[in-house]
Amino acid sequence: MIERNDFSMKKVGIIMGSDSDLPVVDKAIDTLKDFGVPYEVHVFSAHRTPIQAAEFSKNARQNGFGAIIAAAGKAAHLAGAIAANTTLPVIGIPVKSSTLDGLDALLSTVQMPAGIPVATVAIDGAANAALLSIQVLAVEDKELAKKLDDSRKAASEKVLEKNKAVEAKFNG
Ligand code: RP5
Repeated sequence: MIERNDFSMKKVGIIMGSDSDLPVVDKAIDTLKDFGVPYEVHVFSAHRTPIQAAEFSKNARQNGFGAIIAAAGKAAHLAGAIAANTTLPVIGIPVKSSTLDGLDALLSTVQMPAGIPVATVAIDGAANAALLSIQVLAVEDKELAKKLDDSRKAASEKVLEKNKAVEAKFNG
């Protein structure tokens, strides 16, 4: 385990297929901010700007990234196209942006052939995508791992308080 002083934290790359994905992606950005994890945000499309998407992915490791989040809707090939060009962990967010309620994006993102994995979160699951990327970086970062533990603990405490209120109301 590396102490924070010995090491400068890797960045998370957040790529979206269109700026229309931003309202979903915002939750990933907010989560990374909350944990103090450095990030970059780009709009690169697997279909409209495939050369830029590939260039980013090919150079991501040497440019200091430790994980990449890729958000796209409709025929959502973006996460797979990025994963094709890097061995960094790629986390796909299927975005609900179509008449099919995001099911098209979910299947396009999750159904990767063996050899090129994409870790797919729920439709519009941007907060979990960010948390998973933080967990990837925390494998080698004690301080970040502690922040994750603290955050889980705070979330549990909130639920326990809600439970108390519900129990008091219904169980007397
Ligand atoms: C995908 O197509 C994008 O990721 C977006 O979710 C969807 C629609 O894009 P726009 O037509 O709104 O630019 O490539």
